Amino acid sequence: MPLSKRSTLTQFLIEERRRFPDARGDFNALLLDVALACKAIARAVAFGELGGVLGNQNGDSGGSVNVQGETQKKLDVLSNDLFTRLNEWGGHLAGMASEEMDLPYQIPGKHPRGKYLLVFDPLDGSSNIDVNVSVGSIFSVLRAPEDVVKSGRDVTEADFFQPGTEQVAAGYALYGPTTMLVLTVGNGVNGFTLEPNLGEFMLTHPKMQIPADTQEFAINASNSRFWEAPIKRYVDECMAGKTGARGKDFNMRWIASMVAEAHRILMRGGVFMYPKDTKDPTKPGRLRLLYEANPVGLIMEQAGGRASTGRQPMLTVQPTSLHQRIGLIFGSKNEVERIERYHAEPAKVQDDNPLFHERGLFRV
Ligand code: AFP
Repeated sequence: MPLSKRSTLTQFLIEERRRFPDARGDFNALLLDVALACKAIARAVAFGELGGVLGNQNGDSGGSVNVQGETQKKLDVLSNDLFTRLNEWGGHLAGMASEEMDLPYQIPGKHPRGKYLLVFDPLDGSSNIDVNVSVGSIFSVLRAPEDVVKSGRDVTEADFFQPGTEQVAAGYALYGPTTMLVLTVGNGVNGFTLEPNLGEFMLTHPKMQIPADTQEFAINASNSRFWEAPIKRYVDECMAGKTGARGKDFNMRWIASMVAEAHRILMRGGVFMYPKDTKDPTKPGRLRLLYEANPVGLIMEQAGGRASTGRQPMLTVQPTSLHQRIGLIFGSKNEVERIERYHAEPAKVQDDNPLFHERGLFRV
């Protein structure tokens, strides 16, 4: 299809906005500022070592550490700066929160404040940067509480404690062979590809839908000894393939870059699991609720898929802290629902109890 026949992101947003005749355009302007930050990050990622942006923030001396206790890459810090600087001035935001910042980011006094909150992981998959594997940015837009908008006060952490169902927009940018922006504004999911000569995101994947079934799962299998029984059961059945309960073979993927996994799943189906496990009892999961699980979860649900903790729909979880972690399962609806069923069933009695073997008194 020739470029002239495709919509730009700007055109798409204006056409979407016509659903809300009273809209003033703040929302669209905010999303275009977010898109500009993603374009700037895409450029930095593309230049890699040539741009001097690879490696740890403080060189090889172990680098600076972020609030997550993780070594910060130069690109983590640069990406965070791009998100804050390109979004703070427009007058659409009451405040921001980021994986890379311990506290909420206050809009500087020289700029007007607006009615939205922007929450983001500026660069997800950082451990892949230096080995040239796809990474991404993840973002979520919430409405600021009324008293924040009315008073113009600084935001507090509690202002961000809104369940995923409250998101008014969410999406990710994937810095891969092509740079793509995948976005929902609550009316389905649409994918845009960056035209590098124009610097425009062009609508290339309208109304994306996830296949309800799949034969592909993604999990970091090196953690298997820490998994809870329902996850172990699900993965064992996938591994047993056509010789087991599922009666079909499965394939496994693990890129260690959730945005790349999410995009593959959005395009061809699949299920992603980074479940709550016993590896670190202080961490109820690796991924963060507000700026990873919720935005990706909204994208999945809007595309006909499902996102869950295993025990409840992801988007219904009530946040209690800015950087809280959570077990995350998302993807093809029928697979995620199967995993939820396994979590809901009473713990299967251990097979080593003879009373419950097939010829025992009780059939399991
Ligand atoms: P980094 O941003 O620290 O690389 O973490 C990426 C991530 O949050 C998510 O994108 C991956 O799916 C997951 O962590 C990979 O975790 P493992 O390294 O434990 O496999």
